[in-house]
Order: sequence, then structure tokens, then C-alpha cells
Amino acid sequence: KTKKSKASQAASTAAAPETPKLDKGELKAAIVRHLHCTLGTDENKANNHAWWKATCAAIQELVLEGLRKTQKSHYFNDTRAVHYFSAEFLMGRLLSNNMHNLNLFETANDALTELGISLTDVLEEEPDMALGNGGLGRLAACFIDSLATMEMPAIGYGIHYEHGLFRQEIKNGAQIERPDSWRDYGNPWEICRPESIQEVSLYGYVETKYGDNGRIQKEWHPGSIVKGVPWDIPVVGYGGKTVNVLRLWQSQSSGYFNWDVFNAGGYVDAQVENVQAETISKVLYPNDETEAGKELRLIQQYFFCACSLKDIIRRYKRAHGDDWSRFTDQVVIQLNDTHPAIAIPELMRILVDRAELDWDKAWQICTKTFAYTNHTLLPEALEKWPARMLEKILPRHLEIIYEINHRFMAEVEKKWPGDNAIKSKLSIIEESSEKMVRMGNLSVIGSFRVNGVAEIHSMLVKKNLFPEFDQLWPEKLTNVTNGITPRRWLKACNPALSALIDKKIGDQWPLNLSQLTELAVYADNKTFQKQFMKVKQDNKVALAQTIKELTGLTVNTDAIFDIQIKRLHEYKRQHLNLLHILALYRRLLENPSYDMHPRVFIFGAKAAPGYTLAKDIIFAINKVAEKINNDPRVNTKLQVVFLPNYRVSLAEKMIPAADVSEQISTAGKEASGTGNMKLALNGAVTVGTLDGANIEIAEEVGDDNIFIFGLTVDEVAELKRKGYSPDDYYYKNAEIKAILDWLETDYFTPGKPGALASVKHSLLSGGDPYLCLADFDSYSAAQEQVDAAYRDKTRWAKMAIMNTAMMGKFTSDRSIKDYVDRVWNLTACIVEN
Ligand code: NBY
Repeated sequence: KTKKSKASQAASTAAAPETPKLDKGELKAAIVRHLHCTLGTDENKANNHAWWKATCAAIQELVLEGLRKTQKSHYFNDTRAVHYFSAEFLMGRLLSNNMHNLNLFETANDALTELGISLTDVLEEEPDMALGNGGLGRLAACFIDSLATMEMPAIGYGIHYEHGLFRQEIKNGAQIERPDSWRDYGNPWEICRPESIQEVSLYGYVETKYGDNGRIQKEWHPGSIVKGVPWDIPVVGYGGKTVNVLRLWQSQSSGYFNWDVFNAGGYVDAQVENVQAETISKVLYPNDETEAGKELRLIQQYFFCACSLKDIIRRYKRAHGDDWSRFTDQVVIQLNDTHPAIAIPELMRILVDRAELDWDKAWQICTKTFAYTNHTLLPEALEKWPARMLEKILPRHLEIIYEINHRFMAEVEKKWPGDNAIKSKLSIIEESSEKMVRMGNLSVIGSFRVNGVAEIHSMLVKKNLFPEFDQLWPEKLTNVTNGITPRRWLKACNPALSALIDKKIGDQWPLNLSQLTELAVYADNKTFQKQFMKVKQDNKVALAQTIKELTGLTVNTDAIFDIQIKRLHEYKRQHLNLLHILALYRRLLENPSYDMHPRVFIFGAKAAPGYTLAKDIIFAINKVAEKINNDPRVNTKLQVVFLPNYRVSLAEKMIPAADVSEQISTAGKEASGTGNMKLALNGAVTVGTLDGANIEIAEEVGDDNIFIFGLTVDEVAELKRKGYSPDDYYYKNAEIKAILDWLETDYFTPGKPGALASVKHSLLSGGDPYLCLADFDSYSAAQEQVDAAYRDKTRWAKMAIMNTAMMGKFTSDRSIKDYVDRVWNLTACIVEN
């Protein structure tokens, strides 16, 4: 089914972490100094929060030294740099990561211990920096870690949201959203840079003028102007040499056209303008995989793109003046999905209207500057903006988009003369009842390279999403399989396993993850198996403690820890997992001696606040969990946990404790997945479909070390073509019927029959768009294999070890190397110490 491929080697340019820059005594002194001089408190009064801030401040001193040296090196070498444009950066916590990357974790632990303080408790004080929804935002965070580690000149550009992704509470089984306030008591890492404030225009109208050479000149007269205030977060590479920055823009009122109101005595009215301007960076839209179509969202996108481009051009001009000829040698911009696609017409506007370059020259620069990453094929996630909305907010940009499209349509006409069907498909403008601007088409047309995020996804991007673009420009579409940083996702989050690996193969694997293959020779070694599984067991005990604290439930740590953690979405099929749990529950009730190894099913997932069915599935999981966990007939064998407020810092506690990793999306729907990589790296065995990066994980670990089930992409297409009817499965499979009917009773919601019915109906009258029922039997059979494999302790230990050993390909260092080779054409810049 799967073939074995050799993991591409990520030859890291970075060297081993050096001896720490501070010893224990010096770090201790620095922490205490900050307690006194930065926080104005002392050792006796300080609580953990104060200790956290003082420790951050002590570490930040070293970080900033690295930042200065890096910026100096980049400046003097006039380096080409990648500018990673992303509406989301899901950074999580920074203290532990920065300490690890500076090789100061042990030192800090010892220093704080001597001060009578627990580092673990101090780390828990840090709020997650949750400026992202899920995979796409976390990928950006892993990528900037790898870029710094590999000493690549790079800058991340995004939005300084006041509120990141909402905090999830579970009340009576249902999700409640609460605002996230990650900066409430100050963020010790960020540095405000008022000297680099930019101004951004919005609204207004376009004036057409005739220049002296008869040239038509366009002038945009904006209706309002907002300020972008940059906040820099230093990004420390592993080894601490290169420190890049993540620059996030906060919106602020510019005071533009407030003055009349103000002078007329309208002090309070003038504040309305301020509030509107400041709304732009207020809150992260909490949708993944759906496009909201909201005006404020478009303004957010333009706001951060316009600020970032001005920043880039200011820096370029400092070195090269008005000579644009070297711009594309110095600057490459990566668009993280289409959210920053408006940067394409914005750069055209700057070049044509401001720099007065002719269109062809400007377009040549543009199409050598941008590259675009596609993260989804789901139609509801592909961004489209009403032309009328663009016209109102960005009138000049709409004109430029029309011009780009006009010229592109001429190219299409040359390639496919008279073919109007192809033209309407490739056009940036969708001529529906309401004219729409397709940001995906704009991104492909305006970029020199377009990539998908796993082999199968990139193949589908070529074959199904953009086949004509692929014919037109055969070199443009490519693949870069996603990756994860092994520093955060193994070294920092799983210290016991890291120490065991260090002992076996040395400590260079965080920089060259393919070295983990050296563990494979120990996969059959009884002693190593014992050590490996002891680490897993200890991690399970630690997670059980967290579960107890968060939910009150005591879980059986001898059970299989079966974990599904990701955003809640129908295509990810948490409800397929739930159907299987219900099947086990029924089997146990019908046959009390039903033979299964005890299992704890653990979920973590946030639903978009407006996604009703996703919230219903969360409610169903919680209600089923409540029933099962309180049913003494089954709860020694079966338990279900829903951990509230899934986020990066919770993932770091869950992943090291997983035995089984659930990666069960409908084939063709999950572009890549990255949680699948994190779990396998920590020795969890995947139960998964042949979807996204699961396919490449299977190639690496081999068929014996993964449980693949379900329809393939081709089989899904074939079934849909023939006409899929969930009723066929419902009526022919007694177990499926019984489970679905069960959901409609009041068994799980006493006194409230039908409270879980929406889940059933989505799978029957709703048409089961993601084929849960079609894949159910295959899934259930795979789970029986999991059960059998786990009971064979030696076999399982070997599988777990092989998963860790074979994950080398999935380091984000390898992804970055692929981007460098296939897209960015960058060279590392060695920072002098
Ligand atoms: O990007 C995810 C993919 O689903 C996953 O398979 C892949 O591994 C990961 C990294 O490549 N996509 C994702 O996370 N998308 C979003 O978070 C997202 C957020 C906002 C919007 C759309 C998608 N939006 O339109 O607002």
C-alpha cells in the first residue's frame, strides 16, 4: 500500500548549542536584579507571576544581544530575506522555548531552585500567545523557529491582535467562548517600535489625471488613514546565534480628519474615530476553513499587508535608494494562504502610482516577489471578496485587479482561443449575481511559485483546483510537505524522552532529526523498550494529573491513551471517533465480558463560534463522556475525556502521553496535518486515513507501524460519483443503526430526548458529506487491530519506538530547506558572536 522512501536530509547550517552564556550564579543575580529593578518587588513579596516576569526579563537580555548582532550582520551583508506574511502566528509560550534555544533551561532550573522557586510553576504563569486558529498559524510559528535556527535572514509579518483565539469553557457539556487577553498584565517579550510606525489609507475615491507626457495618472484620495504601530517579538534560533523578529502591527487612530470635530468641541465624538481605527487589530477571526466575508476582516488583511510592504520598501530604499532593479534580489514574500493576497495589488499600486514604473516593469517585479502557499481545497475556505466591498474600501486596488485580470485574460485567449469556459474559470473575477474577486486565482497569477503542503495535497491542487494554471505555467505549482519544530515538539515538551534519546544517540538530533533513525536498531531491544515505555507511562501519569485538575475525572493510566486533538470540523470526523466509542459502549453493555484492553479516549478541540454542528458535536462528546464515565458497568474499560481550551500549551502536555494518534479525516480533505507529525514523533501510533501527510508518515514508518483504514481519495471520488447514500449503511448495518438511534433518545441527556439528534441527522438526512458511515466498519476493524497490537507489549513498544525513529523527514528544518531550494533561493547569514 505504501512505499518506503528515504527521508530527505535537512542539512542544518546551525551548530550545536554552545555553553550557556550565563552560569547559575549570574542568571540568579539577573533574575533577582529584575525582580528588584524592573518589577519593583523583592524575593519575599514576589509571587510566581513576578518570578515569571523577572525570569523572562533576564532571558530577554541575552535575546536582545543576539538580536542586535543579527540585525548588524544582516545589514552589513545586505542579505536577501524572506518575508513571511501571515494573518496568524500561533506562538504559544516563549519562556521555555527561548531557554531551550539558548541552552539555559537547566541553568534556569537550578538557579530558581536555589531561590526556592519551581521553574515548572513559573512556566505555567505565561499566557499562550494564541494569535492563530490552528494548523496554519502553528505552521508559521514552527517555520520562523526553523528559519532562525538555520540562520536564514527572515522576518514574520502579521497582526498584533489584542485578543487571540477565544478561551473555551465547557458549561453543562457545551462550548462557551470567552475573550482571550494574552497581554493583560504585559508581555515581557515584545518591543514597541514607534520609530517605525506606518500609515495606511482606506476608503475614498480615485482621481484620473493626465501627466505632462500624456500618461494617465491615478491618484487615490483616501477617506481615512490609520496608523500601524509595530511590535517586535524576537525569535531565537536553536543555538541562540540568529535572532530574527516577528513584527506584528497594531492599529491606532491617526487623528486624520478628527480635528474639525475636535475643534468644534466634539471631543467625545472624535473618540469614535479612534475606536474604529483601533478595532482593526482588536480580535482574531475564530474561523478555520471557512471564509467569513466580513468587511473588517478584509481591512485587517490590507492593514497588515500595507504596513509590512511600506516597512520592507523603507528598508530597501535605505540601502538602494530609488533604484528598483535589485528589489527582487533582496526581497521574497511568502503568502501564507490567500489572507495576505491583497499585498499583490498593493505592491503594484506602489510601483505604478507612486514610483511611476510602467505596468510591465512593475508586474515583472511583482511576479518575482510573491510566492503563495495553499492550505486547503475545501470550497468554503477559498476566499472571495465582493467587488463592491473592495471598491468601497480599496477603490484603487479594485481597478488594479481589473487591469491584472484584463491582461491575464489576453494570455488565456492566446493559449485557448475562443474558450470562454476556461476564461470564466480562470478569471480573477467571478461573474455571479454579485461580482466576486477570487483571491486564490489572484495569488496564483501574481506569484512565481505556488505550493501545496503535502504530496497528495499538492497533486490535488494541480489536478483538481488549478489544472489550467498548471498547463499554463508548468513550473509554478510545486510541493513542500509541512514540518514541525523538534525543539518545541520533542526536546522541550518531552524532556524524559529527549534525555533517553540523548543517552542513546547523542544530543545533535534536534538539529538533524534524521539521526533519530539510529534508534531503530534498538526497537527490538528489551531494555530500550522498557526505558521507552517507562517514559511514556510517566507522561501518561502526568497527563492523568492534568485531566484530574481540569475535569475532576480519574483516568486509568494502564489504559490505552487514545488522543484526537485538532479544530472541530466535520471533515476531521471527531464524530466518527464518537460513533466508534458508542459502538464499544454498546458492545460492553451487550456483552460484559467483551474483550478489549481498557482505553481512554481523549479529545481537545475548539469549534468556530458560528459553526453550530461543530458545537453540537462537542456537546455530544461531553454528554456521552458523562454517561460512560459514570457507568460502573463499563468505566473500568472505557473512559472519555474532553479537555477544555485546547491550545499549544495543552498540546505540549497531551502529546507526550499519547499511545494512539487519531488522524481520521475523509481522504482528500486534510491538506497535510501537523499534529499527526507531533504525535508520531513522541511515539504515538497513528490510526489514520490515506490523507494529507499521513501518507508520507506511513511511507516513513512502514505499514507495520501504522493503522491505515478507510476509503482512498479515488474511492471517495468514485463513491460520490456513483451517488453516496448514507441510508444504505444505516439500514444494512445493525450496529450503525442502533448507535444513531441511540443518539436520538434521552439516554445521554436524561429528560431531553433529541438533544443530540443533530449529529444523527447530519449523517442521514444531511447526506453524511464526509462519509463517516462509509468508513465506519473499516475504522472499527482498524481499532480492533490497535487493541490486539497494544496487548502485545513487545510489539507495541517496537511500533512506538519506530514511530519516533522514523520522523526525521518531518522536521520543519527540512520544510524550510525545501522552500529555500524550490522557492526562496536564500543563503544563510552566519551571525558573529
Ligand atoms: O493548515 C491547515 C490545514 O487544514 C492542515 O491540513 C495543514 O496541515 C495546516 C498547515 O498547512 N489549515 C488551517 O489551519 N487553516 C486555517 O486555520 C484557516 C484560518 C482562517 C481562514 C481559513 C483557514 N479564514 O478564511 O479566515
